[in-house]
Amino acid sequence: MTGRIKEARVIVCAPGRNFVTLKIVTEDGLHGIGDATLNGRELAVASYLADHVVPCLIGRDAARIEDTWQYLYKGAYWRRGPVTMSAIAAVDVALWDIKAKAAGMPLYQILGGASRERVMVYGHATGRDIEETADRVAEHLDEGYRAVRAQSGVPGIAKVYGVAKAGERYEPAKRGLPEEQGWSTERYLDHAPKLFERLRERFGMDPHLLHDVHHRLSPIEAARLGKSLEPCRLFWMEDPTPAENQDAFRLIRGHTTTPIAVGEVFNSVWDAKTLIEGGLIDYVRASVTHAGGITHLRRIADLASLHHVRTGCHGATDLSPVCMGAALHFDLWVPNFGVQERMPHPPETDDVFPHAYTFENGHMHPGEAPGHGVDIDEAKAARYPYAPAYLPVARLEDGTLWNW
Ligand code: CS2
Ligand code: MG
Repeated sequence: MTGRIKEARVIVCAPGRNFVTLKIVTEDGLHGIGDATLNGRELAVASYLADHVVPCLIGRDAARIEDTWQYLYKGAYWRRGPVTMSAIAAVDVALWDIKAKAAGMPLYQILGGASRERVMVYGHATGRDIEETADRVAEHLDEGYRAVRAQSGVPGIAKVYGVAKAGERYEPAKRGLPEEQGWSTERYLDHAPKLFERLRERFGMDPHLLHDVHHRLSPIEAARLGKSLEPCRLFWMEDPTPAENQDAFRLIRGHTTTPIAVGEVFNSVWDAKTLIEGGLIDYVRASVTHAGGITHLRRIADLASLHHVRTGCHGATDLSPVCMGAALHFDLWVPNFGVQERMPHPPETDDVFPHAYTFENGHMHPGEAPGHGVDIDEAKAARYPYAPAYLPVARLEDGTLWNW
């Protein structure tokens, strides 16, 4: 038994970066937490939760996860959208945490048990040029990774997405107002194939190599890139073009066999319906936090499984350890698993969010603690107050605002 919801509160903290966490406490003394972090728009979700969702939760039966999900989704009248769906996700994940704790089981057991022994994760190798990126790939392979995402600076573009400054970890959101970055599709398209040719030359065909295009290309440009990368056999080419127009992927698909991954900005199955049903993608990257929690992500994965599409959950540092923990339980269970992104959090984040999940030899495991295995140390969290931070924006060489 889990009891009725006695209390729910929103905790905003910034141990390394901003996070929004929902903590739900039941009359039976159990508690569960969920992640509601929406990078650069954190306080909008915090308000949605505190002002509009929390009052509706008090007194509800914590065991009725599905009914609560439907209540918050259909009951709001205004459906979907990243703010709404991140808020619903936080409630959903906190309630799954509570249910699994009440059962004394790790969450993956409640979902249906493990479909695999461990979860393959990919790490990020970024460098200012091709050789620096190759050196970072080598470090990842030495650490045991079987899958590595490679991004490199492009000659002629001052600051490129995905590339850290010398000696720094890559973290896209910066304190203060949005930073401006440059973009040139022509320069990038000439450069990207050289990176992967070099990586295959140095590391052979064995490691899985991934690449994130971050919505920068038109469909025909994406088709050209996919085609030029075919000999390098990528694991996936991510977000080649913006996906609001799902039909646009038909053109890319018609030209290249390079696998396509899309969906880190998706918040509902409707964002991916045409892509999945049309066989236009190979991996769906929706996350537990931004796509309505375990309850909704499971529906996306089930639709995907009918069309040979596998999961590849977003796992950048803006997804808190709470999301990572929940995602790893989901990944261990989901039959059509592909890969999980891993960007390790800095020590101060890990300190505020103690967790049961582990990393070893390029794979992760959610651990056997009851629930999703992640908690928040509220006293430590209070030491890191929220500070406004934004993702950058991109401009073409003539100053035109571009897709980020
Ligand atoms: C990225 C992220 O992880 C990824 O693939 O696209 O770096 C992304 O830019 C951030 O998570 C944005 O919130
Ligand atoms: Mg991405």
